[in-house]
Amino acid sequence: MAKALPLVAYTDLESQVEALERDGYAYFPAVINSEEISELRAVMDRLEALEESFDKHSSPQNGSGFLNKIINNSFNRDPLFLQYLDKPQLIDVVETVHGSDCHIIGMQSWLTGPGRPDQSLHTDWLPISLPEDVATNPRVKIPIFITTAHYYLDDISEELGPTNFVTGSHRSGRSPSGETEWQGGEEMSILCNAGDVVVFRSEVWHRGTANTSDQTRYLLQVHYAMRMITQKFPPYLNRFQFDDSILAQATPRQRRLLGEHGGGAYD
Ligand SMILES: O=C(O)CCC(=O)C(=O)O
Ligand SMILES: [Fe+2]
Repeated sequence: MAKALPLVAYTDLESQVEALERDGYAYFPAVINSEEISELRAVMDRLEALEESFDKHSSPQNGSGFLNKIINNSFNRDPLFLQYLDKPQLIDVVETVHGSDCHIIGMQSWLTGPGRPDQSLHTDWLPISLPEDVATNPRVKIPIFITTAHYYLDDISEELGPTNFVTGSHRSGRSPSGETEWQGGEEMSILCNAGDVVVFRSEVWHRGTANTSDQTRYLLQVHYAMRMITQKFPPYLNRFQFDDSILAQATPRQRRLLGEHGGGAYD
């Protein structure tokens, strides 16, 4: 069993950016309160998977071993999600690392039930692969292309299946292939409280772990990126349509985060 990762909350922007650069992730305690958690969980329970959006919904009732419900484009399914585009506690660090013209590339509601197995340690995306001696040279600074904000909507125990991270492993210059530690640092578990958020860059080594409890884990994932990284809103070939009534409730900043940009290179 992995050890609990010491959770350090940096309150100033500079330290939050440094955490993403040094550790590969940054921790934000108590971003949302218990009422907001209940509201989100209720909407996530209600939303139905749309096949054309690549949503998933398997469960013991339909012959699968465990509940796995993923709702892509959650921002387009209920106006409640708009506020999770630009939470005041997180958006400054996101815009600092990805640029003031950054956007989301996805947003998923994710329910994982008892029996969910361990994932393998992975990177979500390795933008640039480098020999380790180059990647660890302090003069080499890889931009942060993609981050994900994990909103944990449960108190996370080892049994419920925490996300595990290998601190600093984005500086290895590679994705792990069977490795479980980097430079002597082992993978460690994020055992945080409901309402806490972890923002992590796509190339830090991490994994979701097995749900050995009798409870379902509720997670909201918001994926941010530099503007030049394409948005992933299936279905493709122009079949994804924004819900006009939801868009009408979005602020200018939220609209930009959804993809309303001025012209730029390649537009
Ligand atoms: O479930 C988690 O905590 C992490 C999931 C993950 O890293 C992934 O699906 O890429
Ligand atoms: Fe991942």
